[in-house]
Amino acid sequence: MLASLLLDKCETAGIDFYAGVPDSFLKGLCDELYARFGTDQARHIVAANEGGAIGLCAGHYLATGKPALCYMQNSGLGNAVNPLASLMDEKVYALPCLLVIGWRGEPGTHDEPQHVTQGAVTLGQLSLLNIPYAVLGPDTSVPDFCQAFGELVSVLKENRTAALIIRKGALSSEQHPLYGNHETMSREDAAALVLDASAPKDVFVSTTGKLSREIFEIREKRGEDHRRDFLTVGSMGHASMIALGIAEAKPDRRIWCLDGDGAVMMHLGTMPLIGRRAPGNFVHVVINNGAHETVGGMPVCSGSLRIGDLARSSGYPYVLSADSPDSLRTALQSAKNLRGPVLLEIRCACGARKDLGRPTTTPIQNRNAFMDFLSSANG
Ligand SMILES: Cc1ncc(C[n+]2csc(CCOP(=O)(O)OP(=O)(O)O)c2C)c(N)n1
Repeated sequence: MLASLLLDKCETAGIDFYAGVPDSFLKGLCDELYARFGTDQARHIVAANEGGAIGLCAGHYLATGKPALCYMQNSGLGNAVNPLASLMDEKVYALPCLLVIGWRGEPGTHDEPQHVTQGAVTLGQLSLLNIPYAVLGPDTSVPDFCQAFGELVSVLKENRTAALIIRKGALSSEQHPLYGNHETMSREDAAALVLDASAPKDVFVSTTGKLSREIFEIREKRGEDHRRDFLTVGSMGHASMIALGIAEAKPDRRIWCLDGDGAVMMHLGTMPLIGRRAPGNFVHVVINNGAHETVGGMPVCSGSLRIGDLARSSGYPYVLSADSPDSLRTALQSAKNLRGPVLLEIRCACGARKDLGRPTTTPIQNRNAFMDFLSSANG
């Protein structure tokens, strides 16, 4: 079904404010929203995380009396549960909101390991939260959708939250906006240079999304094993805390966290904590492409913000930046010789190889090899 129909129905029902975090199953909706309203405008805001998106929708309702639409991947339900249960719920402020949730890991479909459990519990989570829902699939007819949408709107009128669950391929768009920036270096080339700069004992913790997939494939192409890389396939925004936990416990190793700007924004409190703990063995590399590139390219909430400025005020003693292979080689040469924490911001283009694959090892194999490497004396 076309996302434009969903938005047209929303507008007719008086829903005219949209906030969320993008998802690949919701690419049609995101493209349509971007084409109609841009981002960070009065009508549409890309939030830092899904809980924040719920907050925006709550504020909109308080100010206008109109429910808003909040979109997210089901992975983001975890971030949203607290405001859903303690803010929107009818036993608290009873604030209505229409959730539109991409259903990764739907039981009976094939999906990546990080989506399997979340996919299995998604409908149950909504039931436990007392949130009525309807499911939109690729075969749902327009009349069936209109009927289900009408029922969800009646729920909103009772000052309750309702959800529309989006199966794979259910929403498409005729809009294909071009997301991008003016940078030229690819994320994959940048990642390869970072791996090159490391010492044999160093380890890497990489963030959710295509960056980890690229690191896996760079190692494969080079005939290297994967034991130095912890690929954080899920848990968006938490790679730097995983890396900090390792850095605290293994002060004799250099830990490189390879992060994304969307992931950093999702849990920004991590940066002052890293600055305060000040692990000397920590290099925080943030790929700043200004976008949620992995899930379609919608801009991140921070716009053109320089992550280096945040790092400086968070207490990182060293802040480096690069936007080309040459400037990156120079920055990496410095990063290797500094006592951290070091923040290295790499400004990259949007986009990825069309034939980018996914890790062929399981997360448990990744964990075991990584732990063996970390516990070996000279590994
Ligand atoms: C909590 C949560 N919300 C949303 C997603 C969906 N998601 C996966 S990757 C990604 C974008 C990551 O953006 P960024 O960190 O900037 O990396 P990029 O893809 O641009 O390299 C999103 C939103 C998720 N996995 N988890």
